[in-house]
Amino acid sequence: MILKLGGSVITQKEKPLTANLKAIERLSREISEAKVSHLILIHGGGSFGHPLAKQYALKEGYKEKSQLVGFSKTRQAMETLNKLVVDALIRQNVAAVGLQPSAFVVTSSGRISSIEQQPLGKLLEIGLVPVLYGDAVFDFDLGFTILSGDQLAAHLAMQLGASRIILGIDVDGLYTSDPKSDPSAKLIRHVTLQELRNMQHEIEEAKVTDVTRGMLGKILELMPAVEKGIPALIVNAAKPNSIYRALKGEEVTGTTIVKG
Ligand code: IP8
Repeated sequence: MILKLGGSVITQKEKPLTANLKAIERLSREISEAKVSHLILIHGGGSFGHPLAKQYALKEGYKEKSQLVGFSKTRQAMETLNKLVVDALIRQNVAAVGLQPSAFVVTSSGRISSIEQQPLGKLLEIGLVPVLYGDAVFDFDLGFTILSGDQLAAHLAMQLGASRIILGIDVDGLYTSDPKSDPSAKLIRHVTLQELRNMQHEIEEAKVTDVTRGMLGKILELMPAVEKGIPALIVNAAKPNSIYRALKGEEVTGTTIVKG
């Protein structure tokens, strides 16, 4: 199973380089209590990765020398956030091991094109819990770019034949419009790929500071994995017990995306 925790849940989005330690601790407890075997955890960048990636235009690739220190800062910020997550998991007795995606994934024009899978596979095989993240990575065409945790989640799900992808974000799931600004927005509980394609233009983009395109980006990234028959569940990780229930396969408020 693959669990992606959104940066908007584990960091304080409006405060650069500030983690939401309470949420990280609670989620670690939920993950520990769910006792899932063969779990890959991936977390987003939130206020650690996104402001820096945007400031140094990392997603667009290497254009000038002044970006290089921005690449370093972004990588380091993600290491810091990853350490906070892994430390919290270990406190809850989860055998978590942080893995740096830029050390084993290379992209071509922003899409994953080469991945060294053996350390990850070995880790899973012996029962450890790898903790990956959206990262500043090397790119064959662009020099470097930003790889979202969502793309990584979908790619690994397909490559490793995951049973399910769970996306924990800071709203209850996919809405007919942005619930933060539109009170008439309705939660979509269940959607097929075809229905999703029909409504694609209606899905509003979430936060503009997300260099990897917010909600629309998330859904588009998941589509290839769902196409391969791997269902995706979007739940509100900011609500206590949602992640626990989702991991256990129990009834939970959210959006399930299935092939058809
Ligand atoms: O939050 C992007 O990952 P995401 C990570 O999953 C960085 O989109 C470094 C901005």
